[in-house]
Amino acid sequence: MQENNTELKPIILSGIQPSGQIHIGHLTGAIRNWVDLQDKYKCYYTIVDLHAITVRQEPAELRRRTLDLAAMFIACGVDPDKCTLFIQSHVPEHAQLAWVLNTFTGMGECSRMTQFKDKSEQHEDNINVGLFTYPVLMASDILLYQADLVPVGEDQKQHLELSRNLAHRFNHYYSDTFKVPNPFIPQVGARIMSLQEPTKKMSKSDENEKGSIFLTDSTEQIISKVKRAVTDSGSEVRYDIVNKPGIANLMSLYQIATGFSYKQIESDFDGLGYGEFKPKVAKAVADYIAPIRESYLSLRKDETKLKEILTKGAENARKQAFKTLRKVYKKIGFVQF
Ligand code: ATP
Ligand code: LTN
Repeated sequence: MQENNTELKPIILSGIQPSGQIHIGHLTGAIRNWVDLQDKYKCYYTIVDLHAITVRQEPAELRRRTLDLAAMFIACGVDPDKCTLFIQSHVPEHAQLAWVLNTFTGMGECSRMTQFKDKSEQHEDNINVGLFTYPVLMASDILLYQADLVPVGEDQKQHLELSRNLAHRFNHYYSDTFKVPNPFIPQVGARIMSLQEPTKKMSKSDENEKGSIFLTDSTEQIISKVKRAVTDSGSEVRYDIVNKPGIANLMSLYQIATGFSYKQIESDFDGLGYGEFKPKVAKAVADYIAPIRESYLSLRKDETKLKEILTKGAENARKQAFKTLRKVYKKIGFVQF
């Protein structure tokens, strides 16, 4: 991390949970943006394991997935020399600030969060207090680093609004302490949908693995999944999300893999049917994923190197996190020696 070059750049913070496998939707909807941002901004990217335990996790699997995700980020182009890549639980200040922010958050604010309502329905047997205060921990992630911008998907906008409110509230009650963050909704292409149910987004919690293209899938698996993808009636390759969601989704995948526009794809396959289109998509996507998978496999093997990167990342993150927390504790009136 070259401090001097990054000092004046606006600050970005983002995080992803180490739960479930990473699929091509994450690559286009989140990771690719992270990569694009790392030259222009001072970026903190974190694997949010503290958030992940709001849903029961198998310990060995959580440990493995956390390192898998770190290796996958790097394989996708997140460069630890340009940004700070770290594991959330390695920086204890996240939990410490979250406690303080809990005392500034209303019960009503947390109970209005749509993600809390959705997850409570999905995990009726474990509606824990951590799930309830999940957005407060997220606010802590963001405010600790004095982030200017937070790249998030639409589903996280409500959480970001809470972070902004908490920053304002604390600043108003004491004095200027936190930067008020703004959402950064990157210009994304289409959301990637399930190959099996193209009206549902591709999701790591989907039980049907045939619906998702994981970044660790082999060439054969990718080709087989794309060839078996559900398509619509008719045979014309045309971008029409409403009437042809299956083909529109395959066109999005083809666009990601080749860079061709929808217009160009339509004209290239004019007069040809789905039968000609699907194998082309399958091959293009498999070729696109192959170097990422290969790079991932070699990075993942070298745990010593991974640990070195993540340790350095956490050390770097702690410098900033400690500064903010110390300021917060002082304003609150905690005794400091
Ligand atoms: P879950 O279904 O378990 O909630 P998920 O697969 O939707 O998980 P998240 O962890 O919510 O994944 O997503 C992390 C990031 O990846 C978010 O910024 C989100 O916008 C992006 N993302 C997830 N799925 C897709 C998708 N199908 N298409 C595009 N972007 C996606
Ligand atoms: N809640 C987010 C993950 C997340 C995050 C963050 C994103 C945790 N902390 C801070 C941006 C900034 C999610 O479920 N996608």
